[in-house]
Amino acid sequence: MRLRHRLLLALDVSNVERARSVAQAVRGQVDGIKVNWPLILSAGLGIVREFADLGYVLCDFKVADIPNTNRLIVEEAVRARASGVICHAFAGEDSVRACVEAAGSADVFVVTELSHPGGQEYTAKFAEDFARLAVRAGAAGIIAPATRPDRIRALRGIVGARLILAPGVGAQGGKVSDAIAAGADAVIVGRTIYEAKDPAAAARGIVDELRSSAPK
Ligand code: 3DU
Repeated sequence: MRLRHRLLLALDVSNVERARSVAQAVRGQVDGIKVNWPLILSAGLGIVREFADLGYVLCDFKVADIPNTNRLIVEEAVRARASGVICHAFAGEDSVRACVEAAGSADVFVVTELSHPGGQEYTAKFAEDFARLAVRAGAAGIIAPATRPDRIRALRGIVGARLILAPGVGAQGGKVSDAIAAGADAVIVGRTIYEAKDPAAAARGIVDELRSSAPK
């Protein structure tokens, strides 16, 4: 993954036309587009193939099944030209390894702890274990919460040079500068961009903030 801006768009827009127009509007400001179930369920997997023409597409499928099913899911994503896939760690190391193997040259990112308050109830308790698992399994990196920068800092100590992508800035309350200062390589932003009247201007604003944020 080439991080020029350190920003990925979370395109959780169910209306396909709107999704296309936001993607086109911000393509010069982001390093990739993250697609999740709301868009896939309304548009179909073909939208991944379509956005792959614009650049890096990260399939946030939060894959969390037995190894064989994980493999089949990741194979479909890669066949649709996804550049990366997100999986959960709680299904166990064999399940994560199945994703990494099926991904081939595509990236796998492992969720450590979820960014919302409920993420602290269970996922946070195992986040360090999940980060170690991600490293052992050969994942490209982890997904860590911009809402809790101290946790990004702790997880950076475990994953070393692997990538940390941080969702949770803006609508969820996290700050770009805090996430970057804590060691995130890039932030993932959805609503702050796609709900803005002018998504391109919103993305530009975040890129400016990223430029003036001190890296780790
Ligand atoms: O809160 P936003 O609208 O900026 O969107 C954040 C995106 O990142 C959204 O797609 C969500 O499913 C994803 N995500 C998290 O928010 C938190 C996580 O821990 C993992 C993924």
